[in-house]
Amino acid sequence: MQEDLPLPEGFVRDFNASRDIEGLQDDYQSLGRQLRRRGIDIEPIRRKVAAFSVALPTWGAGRGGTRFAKFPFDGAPTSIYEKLADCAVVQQLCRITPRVSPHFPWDCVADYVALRELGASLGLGFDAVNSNTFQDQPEQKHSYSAGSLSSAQAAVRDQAVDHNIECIRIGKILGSKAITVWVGDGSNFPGQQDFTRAFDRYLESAARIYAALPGDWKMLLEHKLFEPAFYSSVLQDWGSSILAAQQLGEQAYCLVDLGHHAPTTNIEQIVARLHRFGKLGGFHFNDSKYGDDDLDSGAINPHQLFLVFNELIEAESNAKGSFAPAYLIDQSHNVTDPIESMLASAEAIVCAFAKALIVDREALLYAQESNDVMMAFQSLRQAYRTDVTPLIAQARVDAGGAIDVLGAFRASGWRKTQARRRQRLAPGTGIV
Ligand code: LRH
Ligand code: MN
Repeated sequence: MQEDLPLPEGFVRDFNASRDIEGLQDDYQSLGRQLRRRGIDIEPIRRKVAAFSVALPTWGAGRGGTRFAKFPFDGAPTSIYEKLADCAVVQQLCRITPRVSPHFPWDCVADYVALRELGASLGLGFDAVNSNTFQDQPEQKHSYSAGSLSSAQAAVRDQAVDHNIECIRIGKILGSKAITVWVGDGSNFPGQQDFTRAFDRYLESAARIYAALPGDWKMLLEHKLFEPAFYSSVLQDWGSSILAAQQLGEQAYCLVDLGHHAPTTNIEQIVARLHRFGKLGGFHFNDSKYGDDDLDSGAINPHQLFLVFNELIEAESNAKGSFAPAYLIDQSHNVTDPIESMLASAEAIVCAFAKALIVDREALLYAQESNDVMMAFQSLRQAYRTDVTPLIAQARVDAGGAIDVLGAFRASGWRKTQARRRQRLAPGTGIV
């Protein structure tokens, strides 16, 4: 497929030539020497970093908001086609986001073959599809106000199951290999819902979606502690999620959205548990300070992101069979340019991955098994405080990306150009 990338041919090359490429190579060499003194060869690390990728959320290309307000911005994408173009700008500059994760019905179109081909021409593939039974659509027969897959009304459950099966049908055309199922089902009052009947109805509905999965697909169950339900959520935590995944079958896995836990939750330990029992399906990367804030990955707690990747590297090293959890960004860009947030978030995520790759695992294992608490902690801390940005930038430039992604994006004038091209939607008229 002939690529027709959004930024002009040669733009990134010319931009890099205007920057201090020699300086980057010097910094990369000195990091290489620093790691060699620790007995670590930087080359295999650089290759793993170059092979790393994380998928972008189509809904992340538009303006996010809260129940209070959403503030449009000039040049915002007004359709899935413009969202794909913006995601392609991110990929053209950072080279580690070659797939997008669509959400239905937000991204519904008449011709999905054409959408797949447009994606391919923009250098993008399609990752997991996301269903939506947490909002009522204008022409919808039954409301999800009292739940969807766990609703007490069979007709509502049927409608929700049919929608998920339709998402699978679309995903097959787009080339996806997974469906992410998150439901907002739950209750706001004690007594409003019987916890067990609700969970059993969820399981029965999920089993019908599972039965519609192609043989090479995964079903990713996304748990969430609260919101929109504020007393109980049907799939409230990793415990309910792994029980459901084990009940459904080997193609069902648990997806960990970093913002879906109580603030003090040890998420890296959940990662280790889910992997230990073969149910670690993937991640929605973001950050939060209070609730499901959907802030930029690594913006609030970059150390937690590092500790999650530390568990992922550990898991990969002892994985039985293939180890390919789905890595997706799931954020709401309420105050920044969404492209800049996705560029910065992809950088934060691959930095956490690279820092986890340079942990001296022999020293860690020895310290752990000999109860040398301080040296065990220090083997992680030494990796965490290492500045790996020259390694990330070198791998990116070698892959045709920009030496400085935010600088390149601003120099491209992409948003200004789009502001002239794209009509600005009247505030509050819908998902951009
Ligand atoms: C729910 C969630 C889910 C998506 C939605 C956009 O909070 O994390 O993954 O469907 O955000
Ligand atoms: Mn999510």
